[in-house]
Amino acid sequence: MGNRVSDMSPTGSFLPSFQRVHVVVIGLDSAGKTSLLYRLKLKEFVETIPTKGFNTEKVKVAVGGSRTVTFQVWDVGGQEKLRPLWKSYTRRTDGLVFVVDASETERMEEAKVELHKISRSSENQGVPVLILANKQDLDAALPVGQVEKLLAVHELSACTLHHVHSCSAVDGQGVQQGLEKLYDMILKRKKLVKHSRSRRR
Ligand SMILES: Nc1nc2c(ncn2[C@@H]2O[C@H](COP(=O)(O)OP(=O)(O)OP(=O)(O)O)[C@@H](O)[C@H]2O)c(=O)[nH]1
Ligand SMILES: [Mg+2]
Repeated sequence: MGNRVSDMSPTGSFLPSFQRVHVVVIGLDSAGKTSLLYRLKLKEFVETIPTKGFNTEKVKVAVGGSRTVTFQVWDVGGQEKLRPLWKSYTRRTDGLVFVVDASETERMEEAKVELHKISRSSENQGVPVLILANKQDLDAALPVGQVEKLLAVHELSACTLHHVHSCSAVDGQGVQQGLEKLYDMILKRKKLVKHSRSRRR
């Protein structure tokens, strides 16, 4: 699991609240990004085809009790030839969701390279990252600790809030909880940015 959100109060009253956040879902082709988007939107598992461009949906997510936040979710194609486009979607985003197929051990190295590349790009410095270890309904799926290790999550920059969560688009386990964690991190970052701006004045 991630190591940087445990010290925060999830949606504690001392934090500013945001009713709407912008997040971008990236990851290798076939990781399950589009399936997760429609699991969130429609609350069911739908058949997908490889994404050539992007899909975007507004999704309402319950965070911390009765509060609901609208996530504008952008799901971008993960085929190798499409990855150079990720940057144009992630510019000025509030949060990144990086999806991996936890049952595909042999592609973890490729996923690791892409994760570190996008999170280190200058526009994404410090943008919180939720890593979803998807396809946990499959017997071959690696547990979250192993995915975290193979992706070298500890090597993400010290200023990048991150969290690794296991999930499945098939049965929906872990998806909502993962987004709640992402929302916590987004709030925490906004608070830190505001604090550092006010100190500079
Ligand atoms: N068993 C299982 N299969 C899944 C899960 N999520 C997605 N899949 C399957 O994985 C395949 C790829 O899913 P997509 O959602 O299209 O993957 P994607 O990441 O959007 O792929 P690109 O659009 O090519 O980048 C499809 O056959 C899905 O049905 C899951 O949680 N469990
Ligand atoms: Mg897709």
